[in-house]
Amino acid sequence: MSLFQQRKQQLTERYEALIARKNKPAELGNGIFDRYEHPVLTAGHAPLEWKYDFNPETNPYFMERLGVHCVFNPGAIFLNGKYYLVARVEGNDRKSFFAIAESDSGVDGFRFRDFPVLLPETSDPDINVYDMRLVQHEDGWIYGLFCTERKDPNAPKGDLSSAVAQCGIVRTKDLKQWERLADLKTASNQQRNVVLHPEFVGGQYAFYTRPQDGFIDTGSGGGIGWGLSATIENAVIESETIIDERHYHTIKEVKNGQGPAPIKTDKGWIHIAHGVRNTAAGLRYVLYAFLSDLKEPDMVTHRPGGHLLAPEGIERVGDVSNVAFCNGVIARENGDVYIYYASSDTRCHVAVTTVGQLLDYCINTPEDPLRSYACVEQRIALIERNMSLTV
Ligand code: M1P
Repeated sequence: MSLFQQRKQQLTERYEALIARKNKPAELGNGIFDRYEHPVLTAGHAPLEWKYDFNPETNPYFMERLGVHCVFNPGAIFLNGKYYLVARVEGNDRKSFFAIAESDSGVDGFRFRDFPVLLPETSDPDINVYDMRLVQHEDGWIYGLFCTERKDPNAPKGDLSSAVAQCGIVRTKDLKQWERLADLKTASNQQRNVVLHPEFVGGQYAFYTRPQDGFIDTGSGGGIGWGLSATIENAVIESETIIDERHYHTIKEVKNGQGPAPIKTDKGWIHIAHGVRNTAAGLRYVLYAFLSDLKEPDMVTHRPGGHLLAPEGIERVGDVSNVAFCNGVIARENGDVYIYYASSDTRCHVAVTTVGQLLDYCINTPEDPLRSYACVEQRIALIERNMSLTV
């Protein structure tokens, strides 16, 4: 057997074994959700055809030609009995693109379609696209809102890092044909983490935004914003209000952002978001949750303190370490909830819970009292209640 044949066969076997690998809940979770043992999507899930030249004449070593570095930050949707992830795939060339993987179980067996998504461009081509939030809107379309990045035309000469991030919008009915709409217009220099609310609010399209001054820094602003637009084809937000602010000495002191579109329940909208704080080891991203009013989704009613999910173990290590990020969730009609999150900008995981558990978490977890003394008082009150039960 030639080297080409040998490597192709071994790599194919390894790839098929990875796709076929069963996943199960990790032991004894925290009662809020169950993490699963294995990531659901990794760079290893990218089909070999995407990376290797399969012609022995032109590739005798069966060498990688177009490597895939990371697969992370997936949008998610349940459609026609299948779980779909629209993942952010990053090639070795650092460019991100979207690719769709589907599974019957939602926790394992995710397999990418034959081709990644060739996302239509506007007249101002995107340099990099990432982090799609999929929303089944009540207008009948499935929308994909994502970050489109282009070089900052005002960056000083020699600064080849600064970019302008804005919200790109596509829509589809079948996850196959994608129509590109105009980028969202707001007054902010930069927008990332923009999410479409699944229902009209006052007859308008409603957006969660994340205005910020610079490409990385939020500057004096930040927080999760909210704005309305009469149309989606040329969406414009004239006025943006902050509905979930950053706060000193919390898990969201540096920045925060809405995760996927919120989950509708009879007690309000459950939001999963990310919060960022600074440390000597760099930025640390965790997930947190909050609940907003059913009729007025921009009115936050419950703010459980602290993080919902923080990167643990191997999740803490990757291309951008110490990051948990979520822009995809699937809430099934039976109340099961699949939280798809990525770790360290490298791989995708799932944590499974229910609407009932998330509501209990949002409503009954105390708020962050913002001072060590008050936190100890809060904990002592819990201990005292528990001790009074056991005597
Ligand atoms: O690297 C961590 C995350 O950084 C950005 O998120 P934010 O805009 O909140 O800082 C995004 O680029 C995200 O994709 C990435 O996971």
